[in-house]
Amino acid sequence: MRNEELKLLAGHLDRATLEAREVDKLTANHPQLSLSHAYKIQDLGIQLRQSRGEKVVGYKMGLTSKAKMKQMGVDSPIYGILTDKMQLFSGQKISLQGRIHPKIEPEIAFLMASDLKGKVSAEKALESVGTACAAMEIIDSRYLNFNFTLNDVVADNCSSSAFILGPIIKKPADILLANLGMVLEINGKSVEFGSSSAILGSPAESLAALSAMLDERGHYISKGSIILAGAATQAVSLSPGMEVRTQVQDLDSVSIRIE
Ligand code: OOG
Ligand code: MG
Repeated sequence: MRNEELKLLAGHLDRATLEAREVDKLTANHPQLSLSHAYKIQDLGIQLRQSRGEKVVGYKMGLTSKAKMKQMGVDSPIYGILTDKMQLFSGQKISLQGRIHPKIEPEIAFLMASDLKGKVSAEKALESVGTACAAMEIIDSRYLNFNFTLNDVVADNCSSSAFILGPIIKKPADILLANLGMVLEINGKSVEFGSSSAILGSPAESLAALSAMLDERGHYISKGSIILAGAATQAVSLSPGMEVRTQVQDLDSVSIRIE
């Protein structure tokens, strides 16, 4: 597909995001859209956000757990880009206005102490991490009924909408990252249970996989980036009045209230 066409599709998804409007998945009308076209559309969409003053602050991994792959009907990990405008804060009251059909999922996040480049082992990837924290991600596919193929969801910046980092952070060396219990609570009731081992074996493996995927496209993770390692459980639909909390063993909790 030509660059002009990819630009038009990025603009189409960007308007759908701004107007909180569902659209048909791109592959319905463009079956030839490849994974590499999809990552180009993702980049072009981020450029539109940057032209409105948003700053890139990191990356998110997606579809890193079997539960998520099954829920979404796709079968390989993907990444999206995080901007400063997507960040919300723990304890905050948030409105669902401006979102289409938002869902929330429990995550673990990393804050990078140094650049991370290329194909490296999980152990090596962890050496670039400063701290880890419990996190949540709000996803909000721009596609009708959250229905998409792998290439569609990549073009849509992997359904990114918002993220929230927990207040307590730890050095990864101080915890056993690969086996932390994760619970998503709604109004004080546990609704989803998982383990950080569901995230590609460990969130550190997810970080290494991100670095390798970025390397294939000539990119890398820079110092100071925020990385969401991917959800360990299915995502849960949000509605007004919900108090949502994620607890990650050894990492404290993160919560928000929906207006
Ligand atoms: C795609 C985004 C997946 C995760 O953590 O697996 C994701 C989706 O489920 O719509 O963020
Ligand atoms: Mg996620």
